Amino acid sequence: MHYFTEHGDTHAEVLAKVRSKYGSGPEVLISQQREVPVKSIWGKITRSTRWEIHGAILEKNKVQPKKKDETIDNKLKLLEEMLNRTSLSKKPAPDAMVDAEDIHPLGERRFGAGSAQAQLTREIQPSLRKEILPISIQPPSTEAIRRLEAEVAELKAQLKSKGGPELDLVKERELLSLYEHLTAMGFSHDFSTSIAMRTRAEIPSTDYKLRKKIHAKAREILGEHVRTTTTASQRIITLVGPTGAGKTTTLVKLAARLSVTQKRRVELITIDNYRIAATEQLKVYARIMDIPCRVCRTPEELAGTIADSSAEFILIDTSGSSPANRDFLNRQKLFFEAIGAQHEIETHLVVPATTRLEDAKLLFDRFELFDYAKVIISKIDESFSFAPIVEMADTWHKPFSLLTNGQDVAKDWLDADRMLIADALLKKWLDETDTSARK
Ligand SMILES: Nc1nc2c(ncn2[C@@H]2O[C@H](COP(=O)(O)OP(=O)(O)O)[C@@H](O)[C@H]2O)c(=O)[nH]1
Ligand SMILES: [Mg+2]
Repeated sequence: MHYFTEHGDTHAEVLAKVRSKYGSGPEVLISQQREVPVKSIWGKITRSTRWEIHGAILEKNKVQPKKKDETIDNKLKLLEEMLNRTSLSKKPAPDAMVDAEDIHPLGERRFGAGSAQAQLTREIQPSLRKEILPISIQPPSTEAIRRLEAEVAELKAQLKSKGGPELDLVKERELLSLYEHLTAMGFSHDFSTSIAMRTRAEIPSTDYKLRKKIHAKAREILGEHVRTTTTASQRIITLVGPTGAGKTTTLVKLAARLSVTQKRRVELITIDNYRIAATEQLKVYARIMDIPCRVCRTPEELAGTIADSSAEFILIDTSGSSPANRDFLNRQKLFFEAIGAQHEIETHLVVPATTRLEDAKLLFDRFELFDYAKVIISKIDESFSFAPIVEMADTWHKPFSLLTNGQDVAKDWLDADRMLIADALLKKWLDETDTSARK
C-alpha cells in the first residue's frame, strides 16, 4: 500500500490534484482531509489556511477480491492502519466533526450502495464508525466558507487601511511578505507598496510564489533607489548633523584616510566652540595623526584661517544641534557663508542609522540649509535597519558617501555601495525560513 499527503490552496484544488495524480478508481482511498494553518515568514501561525488530504492507494488485488469475507478483512486491516496513522496526527477540532447520521458513509458515496466497500461501512461497529467518520470526505460547510471569506475581507481591509498593497492573500503571499518585511525594516507604507508592486509587475506571475525570484527583482529595484558618491572631491569638507550623530568621529576617520593612508596634507578646524571636551577630543586625534588643528570662534576667523592655509584638505568639524533649533542652525550657517563665496564646500549630512522615519524627514529638511550634497549613515552597527534614511535620501535625491560601523578610527567605515545597501535591507528576508513554496 502507498500512502500520500497532498496540499492545495482550496479544497477543490487539492482534490483535483489527488485525482490527477492517483486517479479516481476504487483503489484510491481518502482517509483525512482538513484545513491546516499557514505559517508566516517568522514561523508564526497565521490566520490563513490551506487544505491537506491524506490517503492511500490499495493494491489492485485487494480492491477486487474473489471472496466477500476477505474483502471485509482486508478493509478492516486497512482502516486499522489508517486509524493508527491518523491518530498520530492532530485530531480535528470538535466543530470539524460531523454527526454520523448526517453524512453518507465513505463506501456508499464513492462506490454505490451495493458495493463491497459500502457493505463494509454498514457492517462495521458503530463505535468504530464514529472513529472513522471524522476522517472521511467532508467538504467545507457553507458557514465555514463564509467565515473564511469574512476573514479574508477583514485582512484585506486592514491591509488597505495601513496603506498596504492590493495583493491576493493566497496566490501573492510572498509579495505580501516582501511588503511586510519592508515596512518592518522602517520603510513607509507607500515606499514598501511601490517596491512590492513594481516587483510584481516586473516578474512573470508564475514566479509570484518563488521568494528567490521575488528577492532578486526587489533587490535590483531597491538598488535603483540608492545613489552613491565618493568623499574628498573638494578641498574643504564639512560634516553637519544632530548632536552625537558621529560627526567628529567620522571626520577623524576621513582625516586618517587622507593623511595617514594617502599621505596628503590635511588640516582640521573646529567651529564646535560650545563644548570644550569635543574640541579637546579633536585636538588629541590631530596630535596622534600629527596634523594641525585650529579652533575658529567666528565666521571671520574661519575665513582668515582658510585663506592662510596651504593644506590640500581642510576638514571642518561643526557643533551638533537639534534640527528644531533653527536659530543655532542659522548662526552656524554664517560660518559657511563667510567662505562659500570663494570656495566650494563638500558638505555631508551625518544621520545615525537608528533614526526613525519621522525624525529622518525632519533632519533631511532642516539641514538642507547647509546645502549638503552627500549623506553619511553612521552607527550602522547599532541598528538592525537604516531603511528610513534610504527612503529619505531617495526622496531628496541625495547620494550616500560613507557608512560607519564602529568607533575604530582606522577601520570602522565603508564606502557606500548601492547593492551593499540593498542587501543590508533585503537579505534578511531571503534568509527567513518559510513554509511556503520557496525554491
Ligand atoms: N557604535 C558606533 N558608535 C559611534 C560611531 N561613530 C561614532 N560613534 C560614537 O558616538 C558618540 C558620538 O560621536 P561624536 O563623533 O562625538 O558625535 P558628534 O556629536 O556628531 O560629533 C561617540 O561615543 C562615538 O564614539 C559608529 O559608527 N558606531
Ligand atoms: Mg562632535
